[in-house]
Formats: sequence, structure tokens, C-alpha cells
Amino acid sequence: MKTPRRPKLILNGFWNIKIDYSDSGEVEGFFKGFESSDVVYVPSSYNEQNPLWDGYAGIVWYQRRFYVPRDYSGKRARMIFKGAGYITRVWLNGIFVGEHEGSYTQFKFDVTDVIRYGDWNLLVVKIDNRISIDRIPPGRSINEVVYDFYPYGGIHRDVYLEFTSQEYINDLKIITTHKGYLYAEASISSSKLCEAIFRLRDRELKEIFMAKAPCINGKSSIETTLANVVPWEPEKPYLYTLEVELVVENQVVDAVEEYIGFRSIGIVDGKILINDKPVFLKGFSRHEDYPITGRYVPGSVLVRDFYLMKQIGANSFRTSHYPYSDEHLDLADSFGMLVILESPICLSGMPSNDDARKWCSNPIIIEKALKMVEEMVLQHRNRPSVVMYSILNEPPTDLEECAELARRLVEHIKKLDPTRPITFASHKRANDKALQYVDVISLNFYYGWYSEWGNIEEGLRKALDETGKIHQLFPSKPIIITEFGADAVIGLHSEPPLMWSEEYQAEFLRRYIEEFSRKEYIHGLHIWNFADFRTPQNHWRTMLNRKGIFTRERQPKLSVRIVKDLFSKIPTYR
Ligand code: GCB
Repeated sequence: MKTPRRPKLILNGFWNIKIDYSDSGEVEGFFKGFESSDVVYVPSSYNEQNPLWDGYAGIVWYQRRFYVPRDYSGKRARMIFKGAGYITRVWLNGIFVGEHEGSYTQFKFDVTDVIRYGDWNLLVVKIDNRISIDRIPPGRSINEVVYDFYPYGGIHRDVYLEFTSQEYINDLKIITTHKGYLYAEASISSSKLCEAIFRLRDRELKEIFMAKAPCINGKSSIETTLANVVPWEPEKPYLYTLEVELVVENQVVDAVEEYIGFRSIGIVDGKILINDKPVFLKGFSRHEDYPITGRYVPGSVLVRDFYLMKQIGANSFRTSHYPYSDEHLDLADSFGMLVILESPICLSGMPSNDDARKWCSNPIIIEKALKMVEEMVLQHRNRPSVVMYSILNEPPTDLEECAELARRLVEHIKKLDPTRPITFASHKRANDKALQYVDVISLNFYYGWYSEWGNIEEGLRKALDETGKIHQLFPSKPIIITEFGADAVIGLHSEPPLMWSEEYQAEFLRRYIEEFSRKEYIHGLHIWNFADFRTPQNHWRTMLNRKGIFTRERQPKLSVRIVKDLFSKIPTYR
């Protein structure tokens, strides 16, 4: 939900920071303000902003002062964090205002009664980014995590204060189809009689529909079917603006909006349908990763990423391995990307079956996992670009306990949003006991890299063989290959193509794309990865995971030309 008409105080910028190695800050009263001349920039992870903080995943304190003009008094004030973590605890003027777990979804605290109007305010934030087995995703220490990406910490995304009247619109839920069906529901916080005005505007902001609906039990909704809408398509991502105004005692007291697209999704006869047409998802699994800014990718870099993806002929990506920022997904909506939105539950390298069983059946973990997927769905469910949810990456779902966790996640999301198919990225092949619960099967393959190394043809044969077997087990479920790739160090060349050279990566991707795109039961190919990204330190990584076809700075490797040529021959609809 977008709120351009609400007054805001942006709290990005330079803050003070203090590292709290012994977690003594709360006892010592840091929340009342602490002494430190160290500086950190928000939004961005803290780790790479000072070489001394690199390699630290623990507790840090952030603080800043800001002035709130007297004009805002009498309004309701909420402090919004678009993404921070892993655990964030917040104090305003020494008073605790709330806590949130998880780094990749937004959270808000009502601070109306804590703000000093016409005065300076002190905001203190404790970030706890310790790595532990009971977190999502789990780990033991900074270099011993079950996932292959650097565990950045900090206030990764924007922070601001937003003011509304006492009556306001809390949330919006929108459902459309490409045939012009529109359902819009506003959740409203108001104890007074009220109504909402819904207005749909086209790209030129011309009003093409208007309706009013009363507030009933905290909600106001409209349902209609419009003639002659322009559908949202990957090749022509037409966006309308839906504005909702809240009217109390004949006054417009709040207004919000959303960019919406008219599009439908379906799974029929083993195919993925967008607007009733079978689609092929070609693109990447990505990361939000950039030098120095860490888990925050600046808007200008995102724009370059989207142009690069488009120029290669991609129409799709997966938000591996966590929900991406609103800016990232806003661009997906406007560039026409078909997005698989993935939760932060990444379990690639669970140390042992015993650990995995305990983790998957721990009621505290299950509750956290359900909450994290719920926050992800509620934040992004109105986006035309989001065409599927991925609940997990590489879970040990050959184990009953983990398959049961997958089943519960599917059940929970279906209740929140029955309109989108669900998948997860599987690596347990035919032993995976959770494939039965999902609408689309996603498989990750590294044969020809982690096994059959140096032998792309042998690896490919194995990948095709296993995929064929899974298709036979689930003939009505579309299959996507959500990961396949090989590391290449830019500038390393070799004839014949040897591992780690740009030639080996290019050849690996060429052969996988050629063979898999021929199979009629394959409906998508996502290369691992769009760009190189930072990982924990270990003996199988050269500081970065080098499976990007672009470097971390977004310069092309040899594969880019090969992939572009192949992707451009695969039509979006087929
Ligand atoms: C995978 C994981 C991904 C890794 C990748 C790799 O299977 O899903 O997070 O980065 O393999 O390169 O090893």
C-alpha cells in the first residue's frame, strides 16, 4: 500500500552506532541515549561500512535525534521500518515502543503518545543479529550457517515516521483478473461512521471508475467488472492506480493508493497460465547484495539490474532467499517481471537429520515461520508481478517433520491468498515428501559442478533423468528449474573450458538451457545467479559466490552473450 499523500519525516541518513559485544546495553540503559562518536548510514547493512565491523554478527545499537514540528500534534504517528534485523527493538525518548523479528518485511509501531511535538526526539534501536539455530534462517556462527549468503545485519531499508488523522486506512487488499474483475477491500481504523471512495485511474491519471462504499465492521469494499481494461502482461505491464479515500463527517481524512495490474494466474494441465496463456519463466534467481551497502541495493543499481535483465531477454526472477524490498518489487511491477516471491526460510545445509527434525517440529520455530510468510504475503499480495510464492529453499523435506512444516505453510498461505500458486525450491528429488503439497515443482541442480565436476554432459544427463522421473510422479504439476549454474571468476579464461573459467560457466549454462527448454513439462529456467554475491568464508568460495553471469559490480561475464542468444529464442508464451 502506498501512502504518498500522508506527511512523513524521513529518518534515513547518518546515525550513531555502538557495538555491544557483551549484550550489556539494556542493563546499562543505552535506550536512554548512549555515548558514541561512531557513525553508520541508514539504509544499508552496517558490516562493510567499517572494516572493523566486518565479520561481526552480534548486537549493535543505533541512535539519532530528530525534530517533530508542532503542526503534527493531534495526528496519529507511526514509525515504519521497511526492513531491519534480525531482531529489532525500538525506544523513543527512552520509552520502549516495540520489537520485531525478521529482516525482510516491514513493521510499524504506533508512537503517537511518545513523540515530543515542537521538540527534539531521541530514537534508539537495538539490532540483534546473532546467528543461532533457533532463528530463521538458522546458523551457528558467522561462517557456519545453513545458507550460502553473508548474514548482514542492521537497518537495511528505509525508516520514517508517518502521520495520519485518528481515522485511517490500515491496509488494502486487491484482487483482479485480466478480464476486468476488480475486488478492493480497505481495512479501516475508525470508531466513527465512515465511507471509502474507490477511484481507478489509467496511466494518464484519467479516472475510469469511481464507487463509494460504507465502512462495515472495520472494512469497506467494492466489487465490479470493468469493460475494456488493458491487461498487465510481461511484455506490456500496464499499471493502473487505485486510490482510496476515507471520508468521515464529510471530510476526506486519509488517502492511500496502489499500482495495480489486471492479470490472472492459473495452473492447468501442467502449465502455468498468465491471462489464460501458457507462459515460460526465463530469468534468474537473485540476491539483494551490493558492495558496502550489503543487503541494501540502491535504487540506481536496481534500475541497471532491470535493464540488464530485460536486455538479456529475461521475463522472470525469484526473490531468493527472502522477500525483497518494495522498491525492488515496484520495478518488477513496472518492468513486467514474473516474480516468484520467496520466504526467508532457507534450509540448504542443515547439519544433520536430527537437527533438521528438531528444527522443523519445534513449535516456536513453526510459529515464527508462519508469521514470516504471513507478513510477506500481506505486504506484497497486491502486486501483479508476484505470480507465485516459494515457501522454502532446499528444505530437508525427505523428513516427515519438515514435510509437515511445508504442508502447514502451504495451508496458511492458501488461507491468506488463494489466488496464487505455491512452490518451494527442492533438492531432495523423488524422495521429497513435500512435492505433493505444492502447485508447481521447483528443482535446483548443480550436476556438472558440485558432482560430476568437470563433466557438464554427464551432469546434465543426470539432471534430465531425475527431472523426467519427477515429472512421471507428478505429471499434472509444472516444473521449473529454479537454480542451475557454475562459478566463474571474471577474467579467468580457458580453452578447453575448465572449471572456474568464464568459458566453463558459459558452456554449462548453454547446455542446460538448450536441453531443458526442449522439454514440454519444463515451464521455467532461472539461472543461479544474476550477479556474484558475498558469502560466509569457507574453502569452497573465493570470498564471493561467483555463479553470477554479472560480477557483483554488474559487469558482464562471457555467459551474458550466450544466455541472451538462447533466452531471446524462447518466447514468453508458448
Ligand atoms: C544452492 C542454494 C544457493 C547457493 C547455491 C550455490 O543450492 O540454494 O543458496 O548459493 O546452491 O551456489 O551453491
